[in-house]
Amino acid sequence: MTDVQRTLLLVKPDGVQRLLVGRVLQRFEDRGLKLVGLKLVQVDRALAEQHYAVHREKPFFNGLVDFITSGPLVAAALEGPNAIAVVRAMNGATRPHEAEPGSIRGDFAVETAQNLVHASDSAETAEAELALWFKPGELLEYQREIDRWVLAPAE
Ligand code: FUP
Repeated sequence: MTDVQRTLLLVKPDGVQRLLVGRVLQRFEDRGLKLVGLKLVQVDRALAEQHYAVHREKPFFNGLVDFITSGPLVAAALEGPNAIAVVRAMNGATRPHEAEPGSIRGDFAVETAQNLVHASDSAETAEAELALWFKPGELLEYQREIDRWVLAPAE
């Protein structure tokens, strides 16, 4: 059975500054994923530190928080079959020199510290991150006309 999931995608401040927001979101729309939440956010340190709490003890933590709070970013909630793995694969490896050409990082990034995008890495993380970045009413449910050509019929 198809596992329809929701996941958090961030186009980080480097993506906004490099005018890549439209091209990045286009890739996910082209793939068939559904946008169920979308906003431009100037992140404060409290939210940034919560988002990256797992990295709190790492040497790069402060730089990471500085970077993600350095300008507006785009937060998107994407829905689709196996969306968590699909979006991670499309983003590519964390370190851009290891990212496959054809992935977002493999096509547009060369530095780990400025690797353009973030995506949730598990069902638990996706649930927690979506709750952190979106208020309940900000995530929508709707049908698209194309869904019958993209998604398996409901069983
Ligand atoms: P990812 O899930 O691909 O975003 O990667 P991680 O959660 O492991 O890392 C989060 C962010 O920390 C990366 F996007 C960039 C930064 N980072 C570094 O700056 N140096 C590192 O060695 C690892 C991660």
